[in-house]
Amino acid sequence: MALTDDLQQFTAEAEARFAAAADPAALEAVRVALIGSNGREKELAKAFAAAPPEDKRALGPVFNAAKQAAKAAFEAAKARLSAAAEDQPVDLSLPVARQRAGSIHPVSQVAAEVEEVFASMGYEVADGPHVELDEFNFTRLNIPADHPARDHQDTFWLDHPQHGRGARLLRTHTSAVQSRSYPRLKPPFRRVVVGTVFRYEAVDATHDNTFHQVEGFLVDQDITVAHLVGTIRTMLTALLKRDDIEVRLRPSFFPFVEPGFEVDVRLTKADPASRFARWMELLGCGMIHPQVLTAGGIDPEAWQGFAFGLGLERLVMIRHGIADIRVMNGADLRSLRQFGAGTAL
Ligand code: FA5
Repeated sequence: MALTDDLQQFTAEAEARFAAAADPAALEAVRVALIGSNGREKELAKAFAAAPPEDKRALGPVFNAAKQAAKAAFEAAKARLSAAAEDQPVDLSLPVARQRAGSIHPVSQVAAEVEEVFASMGYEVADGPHVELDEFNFTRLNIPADHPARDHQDTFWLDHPQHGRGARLLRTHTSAVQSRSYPRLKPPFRRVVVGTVFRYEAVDATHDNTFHQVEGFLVDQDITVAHLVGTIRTMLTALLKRDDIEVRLRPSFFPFVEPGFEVDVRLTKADPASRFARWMELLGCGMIHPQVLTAGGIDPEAWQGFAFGLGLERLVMIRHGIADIRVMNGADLRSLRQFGAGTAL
């Protein structure tokens, strides 16, 4: 029977040629020629299909044996070549191919640390939308439409401000999450928010138009400025990681706190000509204004609280001694690589 001879010849050829394949490319060429979808095996399968039915009974086992033998020869050659590849000697003295791994942006790094520090003090981590309503960003924070405090936080409007409380804007501060949170929470509670904020601002060494803030707020009973100061002290000690820092608290005005303060920082050992020898404002804070609590459905006679909002970029500037905030949002990876931490994969 001619087909039996062909099958035996196919088996012998497959065993010999797979055994002789010296590299992966040669192996692939033999595979395609012999057992590929248009290879010799397919031709034999067609011949088998066309054989008279009375011959098929005897041919069937021969055909199967030939197929299995070819497959086994292919697998053996593949295993042989991959073992040979693994066996290549390794020269540990060769220079390493340089791999550019990313690093975590210094602001992201500090944001993660903020959440960790506050979580350890029992704060819940919350978030809010970047596109905010006038209602939450201003009105409920005791900043009505005609209040001059709005001028300090000019922003990018998505609707005309004349739409009032319903007008949409890019939030100017994370304090908007305070007004969003109050109606939903039952005191006592404490929350921290880290997020991006936007301002229509002339950009300079300490001001950007897109930056990040941390907002912390706590509502409980018998809360005083001492609790606020203690919390800020704990936060700055954990985050600044320096021993040359001088901090000052000075009275300031924010319509949503009473009394209100600002916290400035400077570096005691800085070159007198440097930006860090001068005070830099780092955060605003104070006791939550009774009107803000009332607007959020919380009775100010029964509950008090404090709140603060801190600029993360400013914190990073002081922590790493970066003199210009524009490094942070700039795309110059040479600068960012110097301050990034860890490895982002
Ligand atoms: C506020 O945004 C208040 N919401 C803070 C606050 C919260 C006060 C809770 C009281 C209670 P201010 O506009 O000062 O305040 O901004 C707070 C901090 O954000 C500043 O101290 C500064 O660190 C940072 N910051 C403000 N404007 C910019 C800017 N243009 N670029 C970078 N950082 C800024």
